[in-house]
Amino acid sequence: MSSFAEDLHAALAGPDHSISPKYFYDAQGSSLFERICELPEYYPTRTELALLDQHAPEFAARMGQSAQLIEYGAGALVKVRRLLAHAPQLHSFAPVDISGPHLLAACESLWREYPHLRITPVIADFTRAHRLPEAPEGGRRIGFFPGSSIGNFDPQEALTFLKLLRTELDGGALLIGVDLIKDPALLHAAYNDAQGVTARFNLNLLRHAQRELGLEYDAQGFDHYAFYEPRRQRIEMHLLPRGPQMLQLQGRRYPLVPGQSLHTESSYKYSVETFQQLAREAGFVPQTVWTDDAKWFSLHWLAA
Ligand code: AVI
Repeated sequence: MSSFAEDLHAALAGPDHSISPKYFYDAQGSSLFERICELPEYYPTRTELALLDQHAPEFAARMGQSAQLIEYGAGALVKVRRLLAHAPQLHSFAPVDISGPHLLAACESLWREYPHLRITPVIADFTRAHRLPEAPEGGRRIGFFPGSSIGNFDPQEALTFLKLLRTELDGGALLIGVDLIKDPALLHAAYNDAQGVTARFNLNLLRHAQRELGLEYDAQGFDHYAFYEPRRQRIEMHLLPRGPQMLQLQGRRYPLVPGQSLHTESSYKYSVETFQQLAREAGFVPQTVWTDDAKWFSLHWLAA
């Protein structure tokens, strides 16, 4: 597995200066992301939570008896609580997340709230093969992947990841949140909030590298730049140099000229049909989709 240092060297030396958005999420990045989720402009979280609340009894009924629920990229376990409250028949819950301390802290309160549910945290990069607790005898695995995090994968990576989930959930199902294509002005506002939290979240990638890898750079020398690219149907987030910049990482120097940005994130938006097509290619059978009235966000039930 490549490290942050290797990936940052590759991004700074490579032709398109692109790095994985997973490096946003150190402790400070994770707490900035939690603030993003509460911003008035950032509609995905509250829209998805409303859909989960509205349909939770149906989701619980679809899971059936003795299911094992697996949440990919579980984080603070906020959304899954909406499902657990309606699913007393669950056999077990396995939240998967790369950040061990964060996940264990979130599990502490869940263990207290649900003393009879087997909760087994799995500390792992959920995009790669990992070991899950045994599926229950006669029960199915139900995957839960909310937040439209699938949008942060390029289409080819999304397909590879969905294929991995299809195999892991064989015979069960996946409940997945997917952000939808909409008026670019709404998308633009969601990634350029008035309080500048998304800007700090983006800039935190370099701060994270400074703290963890000793990256030397001018912290005032970069701007947050996010826009909707309609042909690729994705938001792109970049860090744009304000003038000529020099970054120094572990003895190597990387000059950047104005206009030569560091591409930190893509957030793909789908239509219901394009997402279902992707799911089919991965081997799932799309069964039901729920959206809000404005059709801003969707939740898909895919049979594995
Ligand atoms: C985690 N992910 C789905 C968020 C998104 O909307 O793509 C990350 C994010 N980036 C900026 N704001 C939120």
